[in-house]
Amino acid sequence: MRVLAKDIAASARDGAGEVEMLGWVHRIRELGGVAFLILRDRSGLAQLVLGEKPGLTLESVIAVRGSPALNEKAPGGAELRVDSLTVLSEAAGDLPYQVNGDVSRVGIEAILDNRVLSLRSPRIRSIFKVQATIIEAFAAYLRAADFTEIKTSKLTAGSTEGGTNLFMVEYFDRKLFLAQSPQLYKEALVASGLERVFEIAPVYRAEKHDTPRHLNEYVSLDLEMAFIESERDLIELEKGLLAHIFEAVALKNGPDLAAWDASVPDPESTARAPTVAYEESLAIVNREAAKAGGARIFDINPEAERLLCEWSLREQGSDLVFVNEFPRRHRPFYTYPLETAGGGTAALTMSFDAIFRGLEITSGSRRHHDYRAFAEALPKFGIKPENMTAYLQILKYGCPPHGGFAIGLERLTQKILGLANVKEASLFPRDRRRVEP
Ligand code: AMO
Repeated sequence: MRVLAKDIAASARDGAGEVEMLGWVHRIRELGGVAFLILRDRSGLAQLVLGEKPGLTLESVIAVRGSPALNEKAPGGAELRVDSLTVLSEAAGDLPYQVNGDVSRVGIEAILDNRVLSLRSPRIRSIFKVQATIIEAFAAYLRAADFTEIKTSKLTAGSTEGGTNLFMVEYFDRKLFLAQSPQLYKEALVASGLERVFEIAPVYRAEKHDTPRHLNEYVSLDLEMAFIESERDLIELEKGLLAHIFEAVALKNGPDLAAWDASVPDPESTARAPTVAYEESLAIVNREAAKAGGARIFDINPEAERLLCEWSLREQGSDLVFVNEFPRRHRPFYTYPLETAGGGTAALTMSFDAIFRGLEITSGSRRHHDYRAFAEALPKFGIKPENMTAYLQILKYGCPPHGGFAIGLERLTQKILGLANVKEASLFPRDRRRVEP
């Protein structure tokens, strides 16, 4: 019977007879004529005791048989007294990266260059355990709210977010683009009658940024829903969704959070997160900047995001802030205009961002749903209706008022754990230079 490292003490207490353990050779040391081998498996580390020092390289994969025994001095309070050892796969002796060393001292490039080895460090692996919980909790919360999970094509004929940040792909004898977001498809599926949909999938941005917050490929946690009145319905949904994700991470990933000295916000502080209109948020940011003797800020840039979160934490006790009512110039063409008291439409939009611990993690909005009004509005954005036929087709045959948002998975993971760079939260990140591994 196989016993995992985390269960060795329980199995010793239960008086289990001979058991098998499988894993990697993490460390070997000799003390007073006895050899100790630390074995690592997916659950953690366990001490093995051998009569003599084995001729093994670190990181080799082994199978051992023996009897578990309690030992206060062993990590976890127990060890395996080994009777037989088999090498399943011998590791080469020239490790480019010290797996059992202090990973906090290793630079990000070395970590990413040696991904298969760096992920063997429990601390680095814990990033992706937290990420897996985020994905699971995002999907579970939405399924319980009657959303349907969708998977849409990442090959598109045109831009979904506007702008020029597109990767071109050769597709037989024509050119296509990698999807910047599932925006059009998620709206199409709302209009198809599904009403509530979500998608978890990679998206592509040909941005030439080289910053700790940008990837050229990231996983977008997208949702879209029918019959909303404004972006405020979406903000309420996101508060509940994030509170659920944070709770799931607290419940499932205690040791992973501890490895990064991190914690998640409690549900009350998430519910308390303020919503501030764009203009007001700029005023707050500039008051904060002035206090610190900083220069005037004209946009919600990274410095503004940091200051807003500092303000929110101090004034509202929340790590999270929502900024809504962005000016039209800051939002994509599909964003619904804010209706003014007089019944007209302002230069503002029913849109929002969520900023968490100083970083934008979400964008969302109510969308245009009226075919005629939208077709008439398009030329104002410099778009010819004939270039927007796919989008117009979604609205043509009856589309409910709707909206949605997208959370960047790696950014949320980064901010939960306090990682310095978003690339640390991507298994195989793509940036301007890195396309391998
Ligand atoms: P937006 O383009 O703002 O909105 O993206 C939504 C969220 O995705 C994350 N994100 C990124 N993460 C890493 N690297 C990048 N280069 C990057 N770009 C964006 C951020 C951001 O908040 N279709 C809309 C969403 C919607 O309205 O439903 C969209 O894609 O966390």
